[in-house]
Amino acid sequence: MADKKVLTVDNINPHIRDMEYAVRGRLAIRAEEIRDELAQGRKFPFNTVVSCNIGNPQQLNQKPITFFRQVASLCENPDLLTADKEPIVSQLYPKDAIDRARQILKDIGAGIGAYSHSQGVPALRKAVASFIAERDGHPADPNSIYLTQGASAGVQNILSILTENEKTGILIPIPQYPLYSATLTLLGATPVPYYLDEDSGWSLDVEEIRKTVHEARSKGTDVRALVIINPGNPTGQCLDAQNMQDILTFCHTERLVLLADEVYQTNIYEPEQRPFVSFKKALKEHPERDAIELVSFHSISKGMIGECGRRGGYFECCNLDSGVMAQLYKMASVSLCPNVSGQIMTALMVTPPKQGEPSYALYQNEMTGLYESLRRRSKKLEAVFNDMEGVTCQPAMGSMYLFPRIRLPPKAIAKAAELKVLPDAFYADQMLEATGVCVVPGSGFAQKEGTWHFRSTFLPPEELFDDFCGNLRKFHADFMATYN
Ligand code: DCS
Repeated sequence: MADKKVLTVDNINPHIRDMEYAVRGRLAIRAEEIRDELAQGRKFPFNTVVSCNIGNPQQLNQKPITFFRQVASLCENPDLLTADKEPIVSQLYPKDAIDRARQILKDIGAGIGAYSHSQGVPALRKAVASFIAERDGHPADPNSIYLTQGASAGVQNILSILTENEKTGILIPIPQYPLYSATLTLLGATPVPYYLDEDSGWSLDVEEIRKTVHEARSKGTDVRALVIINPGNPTGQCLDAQNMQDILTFCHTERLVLLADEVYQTNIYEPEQRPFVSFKKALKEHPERDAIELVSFHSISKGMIGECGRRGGYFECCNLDSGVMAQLYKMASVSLCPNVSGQIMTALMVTPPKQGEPSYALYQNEMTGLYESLRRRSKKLEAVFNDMEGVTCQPAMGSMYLFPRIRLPPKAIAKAAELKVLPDAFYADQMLEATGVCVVPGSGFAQKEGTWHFRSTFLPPEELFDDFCGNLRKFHADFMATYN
C-alpha cells in the first residue's frame, strides 16, 4: 500500500476525468510525437507537420503586427524610454509607438510587473469602451467591461457564475467549440445542445431552439442561457441582422441570458453580403434593449492579430443584475488580475494607429495584406474540399476554419470499428500519417448523428498553400481508392 499514490485518476475530481477537448486531443499529441521523430531523423512521407487543428496563426509563421509589438516591447522595457536613450530609441521606434508606450505606462501607473485592478486597468478598459461605442454607435460603460486572459477565461467565469447546480442548462450549438462542453462538464452543469443546419449554411432556426428549450425544461433542466458563436467555430457562418433580432426576442420571451462569443468579428470574408453585427449593437436596436441580459466576448487571439500566446481579451456585460456584477467582481478579484501584457495588447487591438500617425500606413498594409491572404486561402481550400469525391463544404463567411462533410465508404467505417475509433477520427489519423497535416475530427465538436466531418484551419502560409492543398487532394483520392 505504501507505494500507492494518494491521488490517482480514480479519485480525482470526476468532472475533470470526464472533460474532453479535441482541439488539443489524441491526434494533436500524435502530431507532436511525429514532429519530434522527424527532428530525430525518422522518415515519414512528408517533411513537416502542419498544425491545422488549432487557430494559432503565429505558430504557422504569421508575422505579428509591427506597431503592437513595438509598443509592447517598450512597455516591457521602460528603460528604453529614459531621456538619455532617446537618440538611439527614436531611430529604432516610430514616434507614435514611443508616445503610445509612454501613455500606456502612465495609465498603468505601477508598471506591468504590478497587479492591476482586478477588472483590468481602468484606462485600458476605457479604451475598450470607446472601441465598442465606435463600432456599434452606442455607448459602452468601462465598469461593465472585464479584461481577461483570452476569451476562454471570460467564458469560464461566466459559465461558472451561471451554474447554480447540476440542473442548470446552457444551450450550446452543435457543432460547437469544445471550450463550452468541456467547461460545462467541469462545472457539472447540463449542456443543452441545439443544432445548426448544415444545408442552409449552418443557419440557426429560433423555432428549433425553442422546441429544444421546452423539451429540456419539461424534463426538469433549468435552461438559463444561450451560447452563440458568431462568426461560427467550427462552422464559419455569420448571422444576419434579422436573425439576431429574432434571437434577442427569443431570449427575452424564454428568459435566457445571451452569451455572444464574437472572437472572430474581424475575420469576415463576405463583408457586403454578410457583415459582422455585434449582439451589443443588435441589442441596442431591440425594443427590450434595457431588459435582455447579454455578455459578449472578444479576444486578441484571432482576427489578423493572432496574439494567442499573450492571453488577452475582454467581455462586456449588459443588463446584468447589480448583485451579480458584484459577485463577478469578487470572482475576478480572487485571481487578482488578468496578465498586464495581455491587457496592453487588448488595448492596442482596439486603438490601432490612426490616419496621419507615422505607423498608420504600415499597420494598414499589414492588416489588409493578412486579411486578403486569409480570404484567398479560405476560398481556395473550400474549392479543394468541394472538388473531392464525397465531400461537401460550406463557405467560411467568417472565422479561420472550414468544416467539410465527408461521406466515408462502408469499408472505411468497418476499418474504424475494427480499430475502435470513430470513422472521422480514423480519417483524420490516416491524413496525419500520410501528409503530416493535423486536423480535428468532427466528433470533437459534435455533429448530427450519422454525419462525419473534420475541421481544418486555412492558416498554412500562402507560399506553401498549393502544396498543402495538393497533399490533401492526393491523400483523399488514395483513401477513397483504398476503401471504396
Ligand atoms: N471562443 C471561440 C469561438 C474560439 O474559437 C476560441 C479559440 C476561444 C473562444 C478562446 O480564445 P482565447 O482564449 O485565445 O481568446 N479557438 C480555439 C480553436 O478552435 N482553435 O484554436 C483555439
